[in-house]
Amino acid sequence: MGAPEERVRSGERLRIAPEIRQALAAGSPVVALETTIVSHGMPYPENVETARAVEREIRGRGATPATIAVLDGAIHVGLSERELDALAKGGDVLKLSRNDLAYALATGRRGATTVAATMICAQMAGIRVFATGGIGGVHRGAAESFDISADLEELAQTGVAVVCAGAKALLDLPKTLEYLETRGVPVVGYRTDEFPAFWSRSSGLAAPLRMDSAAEIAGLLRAKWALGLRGGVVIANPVSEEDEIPAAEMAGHIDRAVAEAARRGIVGKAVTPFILSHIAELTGGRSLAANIALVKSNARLAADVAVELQTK
Ligand code: PSU
Ligand code: MN
Repeated sequence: MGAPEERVRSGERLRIAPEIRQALAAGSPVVALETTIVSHGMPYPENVETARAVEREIRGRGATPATIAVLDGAIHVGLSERELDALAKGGDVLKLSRNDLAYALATGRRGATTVAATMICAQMAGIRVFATGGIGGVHRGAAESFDISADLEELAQTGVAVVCAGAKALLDLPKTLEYLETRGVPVVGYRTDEFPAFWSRSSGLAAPLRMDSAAEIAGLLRAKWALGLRGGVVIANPVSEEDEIPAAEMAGHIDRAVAEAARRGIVGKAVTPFILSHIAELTGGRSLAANIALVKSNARLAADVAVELQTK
């Protein structure tokens, strides 16, 4: 559980839905979900359909889903249908990370949480397992742009396990793995020796660690946190063979989308959403279908890990 002082400190700023509060109090498994993928990662209505489907997958595995966003000056852990739908329709929704989370609360602006912000909120609520699509990482050209996702720093300091399909392949994956190693973040390939590349199973890079069951992963989390080691764990679950787009095929689309973002002068937090939507266009929607499939698969594994973590 997150430190109790933290939960008290967050006070009025943290609203946990009754169902989730009860599950946490009973020591039942809970899985956190982010909303940047909803507001900024996928088009409407696929985004809201996916968010609902992901919640169903988690329930189907015996855990309670906890979708997180900032609304009305408070962190909401667990969203109503109406709240989720409004975030999916977009409009004025901030993409929140550690740097602007407090700003959204203070100004009452709506915000979708990235991996970094969702980890922070999950820890405040006492949730230890989180499912997403792909973590952010070191961008290509980072030596010039300095664009390194705050997700990586969050993984170094916040004790939440993040189940993902690797890091998005639009990134510099070797540097992303180096960064995680430097910051002491365990990266586990689930049933794979390779670090997966989001839409593709293969990146050509070795997964630093490998585990083959949710029970083993829960054992790693217990051991890490029992030692008092700060920070999270990346659980990299490759997209299924049926749903993947092979890396060789993705490479050209990614290069074109990255070049187009540079040509249009897109920088900062707009980069990842632009590239995701541009690649969806270039692939005629196939990348979106792969993204939806991999998020659902990550939700199932995250639920299994959360269940194992609660098993004494
Ligand atoms: N996974 C997806 N789609 C997404 C994301 C994850 O399938 O849009 C989001 C997460 O919220 C992650 C963010 O934190 O992309 C990375 O943004 P940036 O590269 O700006 O740090
Ligand atoms: Mn960035």
